[in-house]
Amino acid sequence: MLSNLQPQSPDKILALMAEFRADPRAEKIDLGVGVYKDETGLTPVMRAVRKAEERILREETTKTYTALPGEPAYREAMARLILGDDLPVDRLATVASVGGTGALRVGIDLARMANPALRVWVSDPTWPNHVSILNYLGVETLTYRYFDAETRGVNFDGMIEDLRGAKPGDLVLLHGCCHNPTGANLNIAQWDEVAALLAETGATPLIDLAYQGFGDGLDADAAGTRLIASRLPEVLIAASCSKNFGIYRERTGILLAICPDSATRDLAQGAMAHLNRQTFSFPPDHGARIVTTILTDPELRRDWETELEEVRTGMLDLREQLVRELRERSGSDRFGFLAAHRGMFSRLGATPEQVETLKRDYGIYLVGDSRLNIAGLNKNTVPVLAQAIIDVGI
Ligand code: PLP
Ligand code: TYF
Repeated sequence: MLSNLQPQSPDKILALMAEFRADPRAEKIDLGVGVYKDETGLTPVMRAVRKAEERILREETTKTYTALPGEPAYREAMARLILGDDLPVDRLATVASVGGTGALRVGIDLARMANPALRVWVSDPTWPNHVSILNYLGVETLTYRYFDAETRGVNFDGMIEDLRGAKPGDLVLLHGCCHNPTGANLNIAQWDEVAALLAETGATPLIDLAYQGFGDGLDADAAGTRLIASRLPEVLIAASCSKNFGIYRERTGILLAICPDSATRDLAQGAMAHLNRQTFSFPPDHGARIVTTILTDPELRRDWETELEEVRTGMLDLREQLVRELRERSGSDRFGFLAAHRGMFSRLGATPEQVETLKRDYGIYLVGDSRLNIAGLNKNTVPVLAQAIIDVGI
C-alpha cells in the first residue's frame, strides 16, 4: 500500500537549513530559516523561560491529561497578551494548539466545517506553509497583491482592489505583524481601511500572529489585530509562542475565535475542541505552562519583556547598521527600505541567480525569494553582507 505514495516536494527553507549545516566553510552566514539568533549565533533559552521551567519542575504535582482545548489559565493569559485586557469574553472561543501552525490548521478546518466551499485569500507572497496547508486540504486559494517589488513596501492600493473580491464565507489571511517573507507591514491607518473593507465584504479575517514583540513592541505589534477584533463581528486569530518566548520545539500556540454572539461562541468552542480531539486529542502542555507561568508572574513577566525588547531592538540596530553600510558602498539610499521593514525578515529584491551567487561564492545563505533573516547577522557580518550585496550587483 505505502508504495503507492507519491514523493513530496521538500520544504525549501528547511532544505536550505540542512544545506547550510553541511557547508564546511567557516565564514558561512545563515540568513535562511526564521529562527532568532543572538550575536554569537545561538538561539538562547530566554531567562524567564528557564526560571519558569525550574519552577514547574519543582512545583508540578501531576502530568495527567489537561483539558481538550488546553488549560483555561493559558488561554486567558494568551487572549490578554494578544487582545489586551478588554476581552470580548462572551464572544470569545479559544483552543491551545500545536504551535502557531497547529492553530492555523485548526482555524482553517473550523472555517471549512462551517463552509465546505471555503475560499481563502492569502497575500502575494506569503509564508509557503500557508499555501501548502491550504493545497493539502484542497481549499480554494486566492491571492491578493501585497508586496510592491519597486518600493519594497506594501502595494496597498492593489491589496484593497483585490480584497474587494472577497465575499461572506471567505477567509482573508492577514499577517498580524512582521510579514513573512517580505518584512513590509500595514500602518494603523491601513489596518483601519482593511477593517472597513472586510466589514463591507462580509469576509472573515484569519490573522496569523507569529512575531508579536519582534517588530515595534508587544502592544504595537498587536495593534492591527486589536483594531480588527474591535470592528468586526467575526475574527480568527492564530498565534504562535515559538518566537517571542523562544520555545520553538515546545510547539505552543493558540487559536482565538471572536464570534458574532455568545450562541455562536458556544458552537465554535465545541467545534474547536472537537477538532483538537480529531487531530491530536489533548494539546501539548509544557510550553503552554511555561507561557502561563511567565505571563501571570509579575517578576518573570518583566524579565521576559525586557529580554524580548533586547531581542527586538538588537534586530533594529542591525537593520540600521546594514542600511548605513549599504549607503556608504552604494552612494545611494536605495536600501533604506531595510530600516522600514519590521521583524526578522526582509525581502531584498535580488534575482534567484544573485541569491545563488551569494551562497556559492560568499557562503551567505538567503531563501530563494531573496528573504534574509536579519537575526542571522551580527555587527561583524553586516559589513560582509553589505559588500557582497554590492559585489553581486543587487
Ligand atoms: N506563521 C508564520 C508567518 C510563521 O513564520 C511561523 C513560523 O514559524 C508560524 C506561523 C508558525 O510557527 P510555529 O508553528 O513554529 O509556532
Ligand atoms: O519562515 C520561517 O523561516 C519560519 C520557520 O516548515 C519555519 O517560519 C520554516 C519552515 C517551516 C516551519 C517553520
